[in-house]
Amino acid sequence: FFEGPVVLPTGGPLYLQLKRWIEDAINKGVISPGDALPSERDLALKVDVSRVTVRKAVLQLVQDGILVQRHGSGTFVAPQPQRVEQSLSQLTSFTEDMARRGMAVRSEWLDRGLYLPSPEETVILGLSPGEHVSRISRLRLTGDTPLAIERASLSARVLPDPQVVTDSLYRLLERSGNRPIRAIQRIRAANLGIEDADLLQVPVGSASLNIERTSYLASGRVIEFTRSIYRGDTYDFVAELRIGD
Ligand code: 16G
Repeated sequence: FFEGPVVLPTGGPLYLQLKRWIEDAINKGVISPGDALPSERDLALKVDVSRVTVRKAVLQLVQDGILVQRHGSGTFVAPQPQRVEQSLSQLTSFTEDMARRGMAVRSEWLDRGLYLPSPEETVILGLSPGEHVSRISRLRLTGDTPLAIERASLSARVLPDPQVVTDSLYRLLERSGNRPIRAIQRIRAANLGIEDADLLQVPVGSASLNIERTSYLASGRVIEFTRSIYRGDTYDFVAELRIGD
Protein backbone atom coordinates (compact mmCIF):
# COMPACT_ATOMS: atom_id res chain seq x y z
CA PHE A 1 0.00 0.00 0.00
CA PHE A 2 2.80 2.33 0.98
CA GLU A 3 5.35 1.33 -1.62
CA GLY A 4 6.80 4.19 -3.64
CA PRO A 5 5.82 7.83 -3.56
CA VAL A 6 2.12 8.64 -3.26
CA VAL A 7 0.72 10.46 -6.26
CA LEU A 8 -2.82 11.61 -5.62
CA PRO A 9 -5.22 11.91 -8.56
CA THR A 10 -5.63 15.59 -9.45
CA GLY A 11 -8.74 17.76 -9.34
CA GLY A 12 -11.23 18.61 -6.62
CA PRO A 13 -10.69 19.06 -2.89
CA LEU A 14 -7.75 17.24 -1.29
CA TYR A 15 -9.88 14.85 0.78
CA LEU A 16 -11.67 13.70 -2.39
CA GLN A 17 -8.33 13.14 -4.11
CA LEU A 18 -7.27 10.99 -1.18
CA LYS A 19 -10.61 9.19 -1.22
CA ARG A 20 -10.15 8.33 -4.91
CA TRP A 21 -6.59 7.17 -4.26
CA ILE A 22 -7.81 4.74 -1.57
CA GLU A 23 -10.65 3.55 -3.82
CA ASP A 24 -8.11 2.93 -6.61
CA ALA A 25 -5.93 0.92 -4.24
CA ILE A 26 -8.95 -1.26 -3.39
CA ASN A 27 -10.04 -1.63 -7.02
CA LYS A 28 -6.54 -2.59 -8.12
CA GLY A 29 -6.35 -5.15 -5.32
CA VAL A 30 -3.45 -3.38 -3.56
CA ILE A 31 -5.54 -3.70 -0.42
CA SER A 32 -8.22 -6.37 -0.20
CA PRO A 33 -11.49 -6.79 1.69
CA GLY A 34 -10.74 -7.36 5.36
CA ASP A 35 -7.31 -5.62 5.22
CA ALA A 36 -6.56 -2.93 7.78
CA LEU A 37 -5.96 0.62 6.61
CA PRO A 38 -2.85 2.35 8.02
CA SER A 39 -3.56 4.59 11.00
CA GLU A 40 -4.80 8.13 10.41
CA ARG A 41 -1.42 9.46 11.55
CA ASP A 42 0.63 7.18 9.26
CA LEU A 43 -1.59 7.93 6.30
CA ALA A 44 -1.37 11.71 6.89
CA LEU A 45 2.43 11.51 7.12
CA LYS A 46 2.88 9.33 4.08
CA VAL A 47 0.49 11.21 1.80
CA ASP A 48 1.60 14.54 3.25
CA VAL A 49 -1.85 15.85 4.09
CA SER A 50 -3.41 16.88 7.40
CA ARG A 51 -5.11 14.37 9.68
CA VAL A 52 -8.37 16.30 9.17
CA THR A 53 -8.14 15.55 5.43
CA VAL A 54 -7.52 11.86 6.13
CA ARG A 55 -10.44 11.77 8.57
CA LYS A 56 -12.78 13.37 6.00
CA ALA A 57 -11.77 10.94 3.23
CA VAL A 58 -12.10 7.93 5.53
CA LEU A 59 -15.47 9.09 6.89
CA GLN A 60 -16.87 9.34 3.36
CA LEU A 61 -15.56 5.88 2.48
CA VAL A 62 -17.19 4.50 5.63
CA GLN A 63 -20.47 6.20 4.68
CA ASP A 64 -20.19 4.69 1.19
CA GLY A 65 -19.75 1.25 2.74
CA ILE A 66 -16.27 0.84 1.24
CA LEU A 67 -14.49 0.95 4.59
CA VAL A 68 -15.67 -0.18 8.02
CA GLN A 69 -14.51 1.15 11.36
CA ARG A 70 -14.27 -1.13 14.36
CA HIS A 71 -13.94 0.63 17.65
CA GLY A 72 -10.59 0.04 19.22
CA SER A 73 -9.13 -1.94 16.33
CA GLY A 74 -9.07 0.50 13.40
CA THR A 75 -10.34 0.91 9.86
CA PHE A 76 -10.69 -1.95 7.39
CA VAL A 77 -11.65 -2.52 3.78
CA ALA A 78 -15.28 -3.69 4.00
CA PRO A 79 -15.72 -7.42 3.40
CA GLN A 80 -17.38 -8.23 0.08
CA PRO A 81 -20.39 -10.52 0.36
CA GLN A 82 -20.26 -13.72 -1.62
CA ARG A 83 -22.27 -13.28 -4.82
CA VAL A 84 -25.13 -15.64 -5.50
CA GLU A 85 -26.08 -16.91 -8.97
CA GLN A 86 -29.81 -17.15 -9.42
CA SER A 87 -31.46 -18.82 -12.39
CA LEU A 88 -34.22 -16.84 -14.03
CA SER A 89 -35.82 -19.83 -15.71
CA GLN A 90 -36.73 -21.95 -12.67
CA LEU A 91 -39.63 -21.29 -10.33
CA THR A 92 -38.01 -21.94 -6.97
CA SER A 93 -38.33 -20.59 -3.45
CA PHE A 94 -35.74 -18.68 -1.48
CA THR A 95 -35.39 -21.55 1.04
CA GLU A 96 -34.78 -24.08 -1.74
CA ASP A 97 -32.33 -21.81 -3.56
CA MET A 98 -30.23 -21.35 -0.46
CA ALA A 99 -30.42 -25.02 0.56
CA ARG A 100 -29.13 -26.04 -2.89
CA ARG A 101 -26.11 -23.80 -2.34
CA GLY A 102 -25.58 -25.16 1.15
CA MET A 103 -26.18 -21.70 2.59
CA ALA A 104 -27.94 -21.19 5.90
CA VAL A 105 -31.25 -19.37 5.52
CA ARG A 106 -32.99 -17.16 8.01
CA SER A 107 -35.88 -14.70 7.93
CA GLU A 108 -36.72 -11.73 10.09
CA TRP A 109 -40.37 -10.78 10.14
CA LEU A 110 -41.22 -7.25 9.10
CA ASP A 111 -44.97 -7.82 8.99
CA ARG A 112 -47.37 -10.74 8.95
CA GLY A 113 -51.08 -9.92 9.03
CA LEU A 114 -54.51 -9.75 7.42
CA TYR A 115 -55.34 -6.53 5.59
CA LEU A 116 -57.93 -4.92 3.39
CA PRO A 117 -56.39 -5.20 -0.07
CA SER A 118 -55.00 -2.29 -2.04
CA PRO A 119 -56.62 -1.75 -5.46
CA GLU A 120 -53.49 -3.26 -7.02
CA GLU A 121 -53.74 -6.42 -4.89
CA THR A 122 -57.45 -6.75 -5.71
CA VAL A 123 -56.75 -6.65 -9.43
CA ILE A 124 -53.62 -8.82 -9.50
CA LEU A 125 -54.88 -11.48 -7.08
CA GLY A 126 -58.38 -11.37 -8.60
CA LEU A 127 -60.02 -10.85 -5.21
CA SER A 128 -63.79 -10.80 -4.75
CA PRO A 129 -65.39 -7.83 -2.96
CA GLY A 130 -64.79 -7.96 0.79
CA GLU A 131 -61.98 -10.52 0.51
CA HIS A 132 -58.91 -9.81 2.65
CA VAL A 133 -55.22 -10.36 1.89
CA SER A 134 -52.53 -12.00 3.95
CA ARG A 135 -49.35 -9.96 3.81
CA ILE A 136 -46.05 -11.57 4.62
CA SER A 137 -43.05 -9.25 4.73
CA ARG A 138 -39.65 -10.64 5.56
CA LEU A 139 -36.03 -9.76 5.52
CA ARG A 140 -34.26 -12.79 4.11
CA LEU A 141 -30.75 -13.49 5.28
CA THR A 142 -27.97 -15.98 5.08
CA GLY A 143 -26.17 -15.98 8.40
CA ASP A 144 -25.90 -12.32 9.31
CA THR A 145 -25.96 -11.05 5.73
CA PRO A 146 -29.31 -9.69 4.57
CA LEU A 147 -29.92 -10.55 0.89
CA ALA A 148 -33.44 -9.39 0.17
CA ILE A 149 -36.64 -7.83 1.46
CA GLU A 150 -39.75 -9.73 0.33
CA ARG A 151 -43.29 -8.48 0.64
CA ALA A 152 -45.77 -11.15 -0.42
CA SER A 153 -49.55 -10.85 -0.71
CA LEU A 154 -51.91 -13.82 -0.95
CA SER A 155 -55.66 -14.07 -0.87
CA ALA A 156 -56.97 -14.72 2.66
CA ARG A 157 -59.02 -17.52 1.12
CA VAL A 158 -55.80 -19.38 0.39
CA LEU A 159 -53.97 -18.25 3.52
CA PRO A 160 -56.52 -17.25 6.18
CA ASP A 161 -53.93 -17.06 8.94
CA PRO A 162 -50.58 -15.56 7.89
CA GLN A 163 -49.12 -16.50 11.29
CA VAL A 164 -48.91 -20.12 10.13
CA VAL A 165 -46.06 -19.16 7.79
CA THR A 166 -43.02 -19.90 9.90
CA ASP A 167 -40.31 -20.67 7.38
CA SER A 168 -40.92 -21.59 3.73
CA LEU A 169 -44.06 -20.11 2.18
CA TYR A 170 -43.79 -22.38 -0.86
CA ARG A 171 -43.50 -25.51 1.27
CA LEU A 172 -46.61 -24.47 3.17
CA LEU A 173 -48.50 -23.82 -0.06
CA GLU A 174 -47.33 -27.18 -1.39
CA ARG A 175 -48.92 -28.97 1.57
CA SER A 176 -52.33 -27.49 0.70
CA GLY A 177 -51.89 -28.17 -3.04
CA ASN A 178 -51.45 -24.46 -3.75
CA ARG A 179 -47.84 -24.28 -4.81
CA PRO A 180 -47.46 -22.12 -7.92
CA ILE A 181 -46.32 -23.84 -11.11
CA ARG A 182 -45.65 -20.74 -13.19
CA ALA A 183 -44.72 -17.11 -12.54
CA ILE A 184 -44.15 -13.87 -14.35
CA GLN A 185 -41.27 -11.88 -13.01
CA ARG A 186 -40.37 -8.27 -13.68
CA ILE A 187 -36.96 -6.94 -12.67
CA ARG A 188 -36.06 -3.31 -12.38
CA ALA A 189 -32.97 -1.44 -11.21
CA ALA A 190 -33.38 0.98 -8.30
CA ASN A 191 -31.45 2.83 -5.64
CA LEU A 192 -32.21 2.06 -2.02
CA GLY A 193 -33.95 4.62 0.18
CA ILE A 194 -33.12 5.05 3.86
CA GLU A 195 -35.42 2.37 5.30
CA ASP A 196 -34.62 -0.42 2.86
CA ALA A 197 -30.89 0.41 2.88
CA ASP A 198 -30.98 0.16 6.65
CA LEU A 199 -32.66 -3.25 6.56
CA LEU A 200 -30.22 -4.55 3.94
CA GLN A 201 -27.26 -3.01 5.82
CA VAL A 202 -25.88 -1.10 2.86
CA PRO A 203 -25.37 2.64 2.34
CA VAL A 204 -28.35 4.75 1.27
CA GLY A 205 -28.51 4.99 -2.52
CA SER A 206 -26.88 1.58 -3.10
CA ALA A 207 -27.93 -0.34 -6.18
CA SER A 208 -30.76 -2.83 -5.83
CA LEU A 209 -32.95 -4.98 -8.04
CA ASN A 210 -36.66 -4.70 -7.49
CA ILE A 211 -38.47 -7.85 -8.50
CA GLU A 212 -42.20 -8.35 -8.87
CA ARG A 213 -43.38 -11.91 -9.04
CA THR A 214 -46.93 -12.94 -9.91
CA SER A 215 -47.31 -16.69 -9.45
CA TYR A 216 -50.01 -18.92 -10.90
CA LEU A 217 -51.62 -22.26 -10.06
CA ALA A 218 -52.16 -24.85 -12.79
CA SER A 219 -55.79 -23.62 -12.97
CA GLY A 220 -54.51 -20.21 -14.10
CA ARG A 221 -55.45 -18.51 -10.83
CA VAL A 222 -52.96 -16.10 -9.31
CA ILE A 223 -51.77 -17.38 -5.96
CA GLU A 224 -49.03 -14.94 -4.95
CA PHE A 225 -47.96 -11.39 -5.70
CA THR A 226 -44.55 -10.56 -4.26
CA ARG A 227 -42.44 -7.45 -4.38
CA SER A 228 -38.82 -8.14 -3.52
CA ILE A 229 -35.82 -5.90 -3.17
CA TYR A 230 -32.54 -7.68 -3.76
CA ARG A 231 -29.17 -6.23 -2.88
CA GLY A 232 -27.34 -5.30 -6.06
CA ASP A 233 -23.97 -6.39 -4.67
CA THR A 234 -24.94 -9.99 -3.94
CA TYR A 235 -27.00 -11.33 -6.85
CA ASP A 236 -26.29 -12.32 -10.45
CA PHE A 237 -29.47 -13.26 -12.26
CA VAL A 238 -28.75 -15.74 -15.02
CA ALA A 239 -30.98 -16.87 -17.88
CA GLU A 240 -30.35 -19.27 -20.73
CA LEU A 241 -31.30 -17.76 -24.07
CA ARG A 242 -32.21 -19.79 -27.14
CA ILE A 243 -32.62 -18.80 -30.72
CA GLY A 244 -36.29 -18.17 -31.59
CA ASP A 245 -38.35 -20.45 -33.86
C1 16G B 1 -38.67 -16.35 -3.72
C2 16G B 1 -39.67 -15.53 -4.50
C3 16G B 1 -40.86 -15.12 -3.70
C4 16G B 1 -41.42 -16.27 -2.91
C5 16G B 1 -40.35 -16.90 -2.06
C6 16G B 1 -40.83 -18.09 -1.27
C7 16G B 1 -38.19 -14.19 -5.98
C8 16G B 1 -37.88 -12.88 -6.53
N1 16G B 1 -39.14 -14.30 -5.10
O1 16G B 1 -37.84 -15.58 -2.95
O2 16G B 1 -41.85 -14.64 -4.60
O3 16G B 1 -42.48 -15.84 -2.09
O4 16G B 1 -39.29 -17.32 -2.88
O5 16G B 1 -39.74 -18.51 -0.47
O6 16G B 1 -37.56 -15.12 -6.35
P1 16G B 1 -39.89 -19.45 0.76
O7 16G B 1 -40.61 -20.70 0.30
O8 16G B 1 -38.52 -19.70 1.21
O9 16G B 1 -40.73 -18.73 1.79
